[in-house]
Amino acid sequence: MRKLIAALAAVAVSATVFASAGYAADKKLTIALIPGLTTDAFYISMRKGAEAAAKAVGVDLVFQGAPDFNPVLQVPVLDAVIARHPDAILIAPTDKNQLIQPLKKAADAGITVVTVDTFIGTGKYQTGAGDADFPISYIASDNILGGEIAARALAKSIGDKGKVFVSNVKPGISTTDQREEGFKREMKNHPGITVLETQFNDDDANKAASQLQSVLARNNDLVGVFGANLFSALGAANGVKQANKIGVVKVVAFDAPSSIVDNLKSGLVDIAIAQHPAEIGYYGVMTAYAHLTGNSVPTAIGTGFTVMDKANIDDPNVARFIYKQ
Ligand code: T6T
Repeated sequence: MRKLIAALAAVAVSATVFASAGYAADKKLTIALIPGLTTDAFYISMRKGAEAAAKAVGVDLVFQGAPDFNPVLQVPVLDAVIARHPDAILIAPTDKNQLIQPLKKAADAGITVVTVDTFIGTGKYQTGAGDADFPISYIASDNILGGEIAARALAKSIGDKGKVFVSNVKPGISTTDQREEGFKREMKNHPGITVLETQFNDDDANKAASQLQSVLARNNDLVGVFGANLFSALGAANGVKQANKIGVVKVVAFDAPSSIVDNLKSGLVDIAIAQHPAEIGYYGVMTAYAHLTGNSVPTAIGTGFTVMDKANIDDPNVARFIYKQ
């Protein structure tokens, strides 16, 4: 009898949880993924991971985004997605502050919000503090650590001395801000290295290439650059090539598009720090699904890195983290 009461109580508890999460077992859930931009191999890989998870748990996945990494373009996409009222939105917010109010509209409409790759506010969710803690979870790389790894790699390849700079996107993006923070923090441990002023390229590789050449024109003793995301790194590397400085100006790249293989092999790029975007997409969908079906979820999930260089890039266990097109 006692066992029966316990079993009934368990049923009652789970029924309450499902009711509070608004879950109806017969309804097919829809999860929308809004990337930072649609044509970036990083988000294309993230989409593949999200699709794998959606297939595994039987939810519909919608992928909708803007052609550029820009809050002015992302907010209308978000509004259109909110109007379709999916059960959850996974989003890589393109600005820490400018996406808070637009996303609040989704949460107020009863849509579960998870941020992937980037965060809003401080990135600390479900704390009851501030106006941006409403997303249920943040799934991403540890970007401060990534910046530190980049700094250590660059310091090593330049023999711990000389002038370097960070090629970055623009201030206000959580990921790239944190990479720069981690990079500069670690460089404090390398007194022989001077970190010049950061150059912001608006996610435009051509701009990053010409900025590299301008920095070089002002500092002919430049020895290194950290490209803080895919387009910054690609552009900085191209700038080094155009200036005929391969091997003289060392390049540490964040992200790993398919072109990274040739760049590592030719010595144009010394180190590439690959994120695991497919993991981010996979756990993003799984987290939303768990929440929507009445389970508790962690408020943050950290995904890994793979550090690539000339010596390991042919290893299949490394090469599998090259981003998909
Ligand atoms: O580095 C990634 C992503 O983590 C960042 O938030 C924005 O840029 C990328 O998408 C690469 O282009």
